[in-house]
Formats: sequence, structure tokens, C-alpha cells
Amino acid sequence: MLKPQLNPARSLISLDGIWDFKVDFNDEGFNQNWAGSTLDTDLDVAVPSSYNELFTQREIREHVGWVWYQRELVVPKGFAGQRYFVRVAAATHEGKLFINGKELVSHVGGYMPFEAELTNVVAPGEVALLTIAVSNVLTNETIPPGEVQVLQTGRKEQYYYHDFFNYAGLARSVELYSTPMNAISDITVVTTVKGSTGVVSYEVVSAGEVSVRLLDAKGNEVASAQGSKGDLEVADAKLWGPGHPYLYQLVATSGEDQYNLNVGIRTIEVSATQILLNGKPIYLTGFGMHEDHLVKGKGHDNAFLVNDFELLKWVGANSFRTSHYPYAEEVMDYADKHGILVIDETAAVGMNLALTSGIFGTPPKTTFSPETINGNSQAALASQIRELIARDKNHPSVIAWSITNEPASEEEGADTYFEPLFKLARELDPSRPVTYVNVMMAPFSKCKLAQFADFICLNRYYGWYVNHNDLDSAILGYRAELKGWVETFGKPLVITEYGADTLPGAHSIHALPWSEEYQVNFLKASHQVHDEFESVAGEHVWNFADFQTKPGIFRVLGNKKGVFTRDRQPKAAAYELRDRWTKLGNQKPKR
Ligand code: GCB
Repeated sequence: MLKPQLNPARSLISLDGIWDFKVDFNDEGFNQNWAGSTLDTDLDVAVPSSYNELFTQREIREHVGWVWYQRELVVPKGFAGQRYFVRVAAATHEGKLFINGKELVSHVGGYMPFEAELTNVVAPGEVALLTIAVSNVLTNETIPPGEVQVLQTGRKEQYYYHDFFNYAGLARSVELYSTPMNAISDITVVTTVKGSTGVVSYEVVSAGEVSVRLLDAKGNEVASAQGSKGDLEVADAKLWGPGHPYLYQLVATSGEDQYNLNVGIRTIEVSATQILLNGKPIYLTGFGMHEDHLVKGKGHDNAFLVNDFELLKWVGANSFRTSHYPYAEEVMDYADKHGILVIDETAAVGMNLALTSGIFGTPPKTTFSPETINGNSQAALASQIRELIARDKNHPSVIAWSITNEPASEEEGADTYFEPLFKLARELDPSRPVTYVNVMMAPFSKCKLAQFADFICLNRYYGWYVNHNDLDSAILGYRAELKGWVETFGKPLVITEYGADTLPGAHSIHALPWSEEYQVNFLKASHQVHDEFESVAGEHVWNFADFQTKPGIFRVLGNKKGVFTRDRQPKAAAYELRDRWTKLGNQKPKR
């Protein structure tokens, strides 16, 4: 799905701003046709933003079920003779869009765009009532999974198995856009390099004749072609990568329509021990991140985006993982522009019911079964993989697809559930590695998924969840385990999580856990082990910044493993990382 854009052939109007808002506490919005007339409410909501932190009422923050967003929309007279659409960049986790009370589209999956065509619904020059109902409910068949429990008090509570707050609402932009009647509906670009020549293989989907031009960063044409499919050759191509994020622009035209797409020429491959960018090993430095901020929750914000990337650069990071769901399209565009590599992850997080259900003497649940994570869940994840690859396939920054974070990959049924999904991702995009993120409870001797991955991502907490307050033992355990992975699979390993909760401002002469000193020492010990293994192809600290979670006895108003605080101030660990990473120059330290 192409992101809407403003160009000489297309118009784009933002519908972001203040919308009317009503919480459907009694689940009556559909029966009472709330979308049919002006919402009876005095609440306002900001779009984009998660709604949870905006209001003082706790029952809104913790509401389980539908909420309703509404505003007026005007189709400009100038749209006559064109096609036009409302596009919602994300409705977490399910959205239904109505115009004047009529449902036009429904979409499940909280981090992917969907749209409704208005061409024959609202005439140019007319005003219409736009309503979007959004549900935050997670079940055993949604991605991510969850379970709604009704407490003794009668209150509904959303239970889920992942460690970040279930922020919901319209957290990304809503737009009205137009295209000519015969529009370009899709473009796919794959790049390869032959000697000093860059090859841009393109395919444009459109009913009409297609022509394409490739422009360099100054706007000079470097190649052109006719036809919906072909190769564009660029002599002495400037390759894309961290530190040199050179972008060409593909201008596709078809009939009246035009679409401009940024293209970074680069290759990505995997050897037995390394990740190769443009044929050369690259050592990934960076973080698992979250879309998470004060007040806005997961709401996208360009000021925060710019600042987060400034901090990434300051600390010497060249990459991040979109833990644990696809991020806003603006983030992906910005990563292209700034040469930051991205492991692009689906929202399949928390697929490990034993991990969270068996803690206090209750019997652990089986993760993969008809009653728990089942075939319908698998179909839901398959459609999310299709949507993710359709949305993000043209970003040079995306170096791999991560199918899932920390599933119970040692359990019966994990391979049957995930093998077809690895296959699907490879079929949809043969140009990128496919990976998944392994959990500590599924070591190399037990994990059923590592065989399917091009490189293996490991989340490891030696020195925190194990060997707590004992970094010497942590080093021994970590080293022994990594050795096992290298010997068993012979694939590159990316450490996608390692980290220690740290209260900013807490200090300890004995460097005890939770102090800034312990976080620094924890990182140093981990790095010592990473540097011993040629196969460790990258290190992503958990987490870039502190973030909100559901309340829990392991959490102090959220997860405090951030290297930056939630308001983006550095803990001591940030300076430690900056010192190490800025010296590495994207290469693994010499052994
Ligand atoms: C993990 C999860 C991540 C958690 C983290 C932690 O393994 O992937 O979502 O937040 O551990 O801090 O416990």
C-alpha cells in the first residue's frame, strides 16, 4: 500500500487535530448508532495520540472495549473527477470507519494502515460526518494475544502477555487524499550492485502505460525506462548505508498519475557469521525501542522522532529493532533518510503463555493449542506479515523481517505454527533475511525455530534475570550459551536484548542492581562476551528509553531498562555506550 503523498498529480489533506471522543463503557455504540449523528460527549481527543493518558479518569485509561472518534470532513470541490480516500495509518487494535453512519471499512491489527474510498460516497463540495470506532481488545486469536477477564467486581480487565502498556486509539495520522481516476496502486523496488553499477529493479502496478525516471539527490536524471517492469542501471552508484544515506528518487508516471519513491541502492546478505551490507560485514549497534512517550503514549510525534534519532546518532547507534510491532511510516522514512538500519518486527509478541501464566503456582498454559494460540491466530499473523511487507518493502533501512518476539519456541506446535510464516515472508520478499527473536527459556538445544532463520536474534539477561548482582557468573553463563548457539547452528547471532533496570539518579558505591553503576558494569560485562565471538553480528541494548508497562511487582511505574529516561535524558550507561560505539565505526571490535 503506497503512503499518500502530495505531488502535482495527487492531493493530501491532514485530518489530524482535535476530534470528538466518547468511551463506550456499556458497549452500546453500535446498537445506538453513535456513528449516525454527532456524538453526545464533551470529551475531546488529540489525533494522533493514544487516548489512555490524556484524561484524569482512571476508567478511561483502563477501559476495555470500544471508543468512538468523530469529526467533520469536507471533500474539496477540486476533487471532482478524481478518486479519493480516507486513510487511517493505525487504529489499535481494531478500527471501523463510518461516513454519515454507514460503515465503509473494518480492519483488525493495530499497527497497519487501512483506507476507505469516498469517491462515490461523498460528493465534491459536500460535508460528511467521519466516525472511527476503535477497540483495544486482545484475545487468544489476535496479534498480539491477550485475554479479557471479568473480575469479581464485574470490572473487565485486559490481560496480556507482553511487557508494555496496551496503549490504544488513533496513534497515527488520518488523511484524506486524492489520486487521478487511473492511479498507480503499487510500486516495488529491489536493488542490486554489479561492480560500481547499481541496478534498481522496479515494478509499477497501474492500468495505464508506465514510465519511470531515476533522479539523483540533486534532481538530475540518472536513468529512465518505459514499461511497468524493468531494470534501471546507475553507473558509479552511490550506495546507501549508515553514515552515507544517499537517496535517489524514482518518479513513476502513468497517465495522469505520478508517484515519487525514495530509493537507496544497497544489498543485504548473511554469511555464516556476519551480516553483510553492500558486501561488507557490518556490526549492528543500537537498541530495541518502543513508540512510547509521556502523555501521547504511542502517538506519533515528529518532534520526538527527530529527537530520538538525534540521540541515536549521539550515542553511536547504527540500527534498531521495531520491538514489538511495526512503527509509524514516518519513522521508516526517517531511518532511510538518516542511514539507520532497521529490523522490522511484527506485533507477534507475548506468544508464550507458560512464561506469564505459571508464576504463582497456577499450572502453566500450553501456548499453541486450539483453545490458546491457534490456526486463526496464525492466519491473523499471516495477514499482518503480508500487510507489513506491502507497507515497508521499499525502505532501504529495513534489513530484515522479524516474525515474532520471544515465542515459546521450545514448545510443541511452535514449528508447525511458525514455519509457514517464515516461508510466507521469504516468498513475499526474497531480497531480505528473515529472523525471529529467541527467548532465554528456549536455548539452542530446545528451540524449534532457529532452523528457519537466516540469522538468530537472542534476548539475554545474564546479570539481571539470571545471575542477578553477579556479573562474574553472568559472563561464564553467557559465554557458554553463545558457544552452544554458534556450534549448533553456525549462523550469525544478533543480541537483540540485554539490559538492566536502572533508576535514574540511584547510585551505589558497591554498584548494586538498579543503580546507574550497575547498568554500566552490566553493559561492560556483556560487551566483553560479545567481543569474544565472531558470530555475534550486533548488539541492541534493551531499551533505548524507559517505557510504560502495565503495573506489576517487577515494574516501578514502568520498565526502567532505558539507557535514556522516558523524557530522554541520559543515564550513565548512555556515556558508556557512546564511548564504545562511536569508536567502532560500524565494525566489530578486533579480537
Ligand atoms: C524481554 C521482552 C521485553 C521486555 C524485557 C524486560 O525479553 O522481549 O518486551 O520488556 O524482556 O525488560 O523484561
